[in-house]
Amino acid sequence: MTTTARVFQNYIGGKWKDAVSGENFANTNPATGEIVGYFPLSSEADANAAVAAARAAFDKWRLVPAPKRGEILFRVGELLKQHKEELARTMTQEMGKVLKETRGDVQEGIDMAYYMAGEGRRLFGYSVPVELPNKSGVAMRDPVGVVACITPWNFPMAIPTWKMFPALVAGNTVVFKPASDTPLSALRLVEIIYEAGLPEGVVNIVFGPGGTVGEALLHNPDVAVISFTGSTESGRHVAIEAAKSLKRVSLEMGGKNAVIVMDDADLNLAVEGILWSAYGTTGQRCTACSRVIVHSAVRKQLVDMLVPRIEHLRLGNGLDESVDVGPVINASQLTKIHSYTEIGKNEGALLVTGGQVDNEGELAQGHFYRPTLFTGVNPNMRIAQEEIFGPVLSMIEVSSFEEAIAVNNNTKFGLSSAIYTQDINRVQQAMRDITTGILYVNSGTTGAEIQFPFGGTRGTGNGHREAGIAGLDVFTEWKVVYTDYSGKLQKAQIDE
Ligand code: UN1
Repeated sequence: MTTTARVFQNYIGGKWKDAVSGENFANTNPATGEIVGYFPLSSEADANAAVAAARAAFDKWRLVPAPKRGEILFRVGELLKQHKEELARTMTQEMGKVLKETRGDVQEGIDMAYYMAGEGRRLFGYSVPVELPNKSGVAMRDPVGVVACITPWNFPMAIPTWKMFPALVAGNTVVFKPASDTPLSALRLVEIIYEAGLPEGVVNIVFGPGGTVGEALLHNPDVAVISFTGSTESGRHVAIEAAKSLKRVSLEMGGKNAVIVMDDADLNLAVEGILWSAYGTTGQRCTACSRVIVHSAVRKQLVDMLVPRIEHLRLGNGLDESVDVGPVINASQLTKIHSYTEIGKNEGALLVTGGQVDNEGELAQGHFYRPTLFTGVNPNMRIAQEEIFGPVLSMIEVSSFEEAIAVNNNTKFGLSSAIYTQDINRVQQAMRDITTGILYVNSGTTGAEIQFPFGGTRGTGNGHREAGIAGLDVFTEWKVVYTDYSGKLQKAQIDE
């Protein structure tokens, strides 16, 4: 353990600031237990100061022409590209996923920067014909005001960019509250945004717990929008509290994503897709595959192919390029994941591999869990219904395509699904009948691209989508302007 780790500060209104309380919290590396840095343990006063700074900056920022706002984001993209390796390493150190994945995380931020930079020259509204002569109508997008971005630790770079970049290009200002497990990546992102030329006060970052900082943002009347990604439990709380002051809320929450493997599937391809989407990011993606729904005709073959591959996955520090699976984020997640192994066993599922904490040798100081597979899972068991957010996969056997679709749709979440089949008719039926926000055909459940809407149905979200053009919706207010140049009073719906 190092005691020389740096102490970092909040950035509010263009100034570095300690928490009003003067207290800090430690951020640790989940692979090694080393302290990455100390960050302000902020409270309501810090959150409110950040909102005040964002509110003050809004009056000018909304008047900066959108193409200019976009140009700043373009430079952010250039800088992220330049710092990609450093940022990826920082992320791996503070949240554990392997380097090729943290590089992908930065890449997703780069993609979003360029995409939203382009939106600076679009932000399309529309004009349509009006009923009366010598009159016009145009619908345009206005910014909403101060946006609070509350983000998780599993995509420390990508997810904040999904929220902040569309908010910024549309002319809003931001208070950013990152997860306490990944403050350094968040801080580096903010530094880069300012290096690109963002005016002071337009983005403010406040570190600290959701229970104090998040809560203050929920209750501050000057916050117009809350964009939240995290657990369904916390998201529900955000929605209830924000409703009291009629804030806009965009929620991105849990998943219980399934890969369907039909009897005609290319099993080699399916094995690759399952391994990557179930155990990549140590299963800690909201899009992670946590259920395999397999046709009984290929179940045995799939298990025989999958198990040796799972057992071959190498656990370790994500900075080591030969490691496949990094640690889980912290001790409490490790405990939660292991409790689901016990739950699965008690429910009568068959533990085929994994199901154990791994603290041998080099893994001793970290939070590692063996990639786990249960078979003989009944679709209503808790391990088939609840989000575990770890490397635990439940295999459910079905005897028909229809049953596969029904099992796929029968959870309280609705983020992503995948189907492996060679049959074009089944693909079309799956496109029609699967009720998740994302469907992959002959690919795993992860890998969404930023130019499309990202999000899900049921308990995964509240109807909003991030990314793509849809990602602008929650950050813009439609304004319609009617101009009557007839020189007389004309009455819509009344005049003939
Ligand atoms: C998340 O898990 O919270 O599609 C986001 C994917 C990534 C984003 C995941 N592009 O898995």
